[in-house]
Amino acid sequence: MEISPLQKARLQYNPKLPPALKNGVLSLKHVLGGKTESVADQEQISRIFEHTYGKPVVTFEASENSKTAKAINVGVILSGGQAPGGHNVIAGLFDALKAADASSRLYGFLGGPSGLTDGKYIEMTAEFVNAYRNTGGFDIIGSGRTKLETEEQFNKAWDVCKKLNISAIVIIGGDDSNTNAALMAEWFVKHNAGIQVIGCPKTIDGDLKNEQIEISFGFDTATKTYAELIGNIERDANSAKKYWHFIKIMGRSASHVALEAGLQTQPNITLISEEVAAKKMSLAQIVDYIADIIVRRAENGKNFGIVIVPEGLIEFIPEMKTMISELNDLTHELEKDDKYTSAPQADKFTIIEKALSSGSAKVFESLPDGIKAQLLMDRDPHGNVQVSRIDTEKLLIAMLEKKLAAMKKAGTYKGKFSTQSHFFGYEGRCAFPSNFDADYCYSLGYNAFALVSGGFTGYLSSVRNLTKPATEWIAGGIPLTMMMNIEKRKGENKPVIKKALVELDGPVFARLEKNREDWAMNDRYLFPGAVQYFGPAEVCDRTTVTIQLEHQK
Ligand code: FBP
Repeated sequence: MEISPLQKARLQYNPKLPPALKNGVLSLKHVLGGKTESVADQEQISRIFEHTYGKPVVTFEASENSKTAKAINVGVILSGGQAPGGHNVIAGLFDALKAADASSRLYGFLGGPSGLTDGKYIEMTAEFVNAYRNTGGFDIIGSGRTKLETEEQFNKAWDVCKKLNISAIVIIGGDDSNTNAALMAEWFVKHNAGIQVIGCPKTIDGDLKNEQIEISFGFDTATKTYAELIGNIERDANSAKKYWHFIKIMGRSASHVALEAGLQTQPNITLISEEVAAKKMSLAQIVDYIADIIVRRAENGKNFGIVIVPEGLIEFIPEMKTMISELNDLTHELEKDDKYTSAPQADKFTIIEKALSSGSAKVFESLPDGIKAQLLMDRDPHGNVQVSRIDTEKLLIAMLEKKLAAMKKAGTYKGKFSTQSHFFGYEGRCAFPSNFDADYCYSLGYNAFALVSGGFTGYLSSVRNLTKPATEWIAGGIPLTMMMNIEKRKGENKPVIKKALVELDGPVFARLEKNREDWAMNDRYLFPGAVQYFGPAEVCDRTTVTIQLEHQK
């Protein structure tokens, strides 16, 4: 197969490992912390995870003593949205497993969690894995979003594992996929199946984090990719001086990606969903906030600018959140009714408006038909609204056009409002992993096998101290139940991993807050350029602003 010169060069890159893992996984000391608790709803979570709740955090240290190797078969799943570096997690896992015992086998389940339950797999060979080292994408085995939670699914998974003599499964995924991992780990222990389950923290969204998981993989590369594109648009806007660019940035719920991309590029406006929720801003108030900056810039002769819109914004506007939550419950029921499913779209809107509470019906009614239709689209298998399919940036433009036209009539705005809309999401999820993600992912995969080899189950692979060079990285594991709470999904209370949202009293948001008036009015655009893989360390190995500010001592 023909490959690009960059891919060829990247195949030669040797990712770095934390020092504890440098001699393989057989000579490791396990340093265990105390009993842990879930982040919330401890009583319910401890009941649901009767056999796996409360385990200690583990840190690995290099040891003089080494264990005897034992051949073991492991299965691996890529789950949920793509994130740069997934292939390196698999490469790290493969190398650790083969280094411990060359007769061990790694099976890759195809197309996400359903590959496990349907018994669709391939056995990984060195030649096969080598072709994917340091490349982006999840195409090595594919990904999917199937939720694993039923007895039937777990029984099927057990049968497949028995057939392949698999005694550990590694799930590479985000919050929903690692919720799957926790449920499956518990089920296997409960049934004495002798199958361990280990998770790896993946998601460009950056919302799977805590003290032990400093960042999920993919965030570094994806944010740098979006920042490159935003920087390019800033230069274009500053050259032509004729458009307001509204750029929606991926990140299903939390605004970490938008915030990081904003800090890397310093656009005129960066909206942060968590702030909108905290200030209980309505859609109209958000429009007023943007309009004020547009008007003031126009007074200075500037009819151009850049607005960053986090993908998940719509769900954080209190009035929208209430309406979407009602819609979730409602559509879940209505979709079972043929009369609703076969109705023309306009009739569906009327049925919905009648069934919603009066406040939510008013909000729904006020939206353009296109947005209404997008809000009614299928939820993902975990019950989430697919915010990547809602044109929030276009909704804001339409509302601003209306408002500014009215202001023009009233003589309070004299500018020109020409717009361009963009959505940067899929562009960043399969980029070649940055050096940071290439190293971090390889380490996470290698470390996942250290957890398997150490006999752990229901743990998330953890590599921390990431703002330091890899020679100072710390490897270990964190019990998945520690990150869980109860949330409503598809109308029912379910245990799920709690998303880490942007902290409005934290240092990352503080940097935006401190500078935003200056960035709004004076053009302080930064042009980060493309991710660099070869060259000086200050260009190639820099970490994100988020992780630097969050971990500065
Ligand atoms: P994960 O949480 O599974 O990593 O996915 C994140 C994400 O990229 C979101 O940012 C985005 O909203 C969503 O996936 C898009 O989903 P899909 O790939 O199914 O369109």
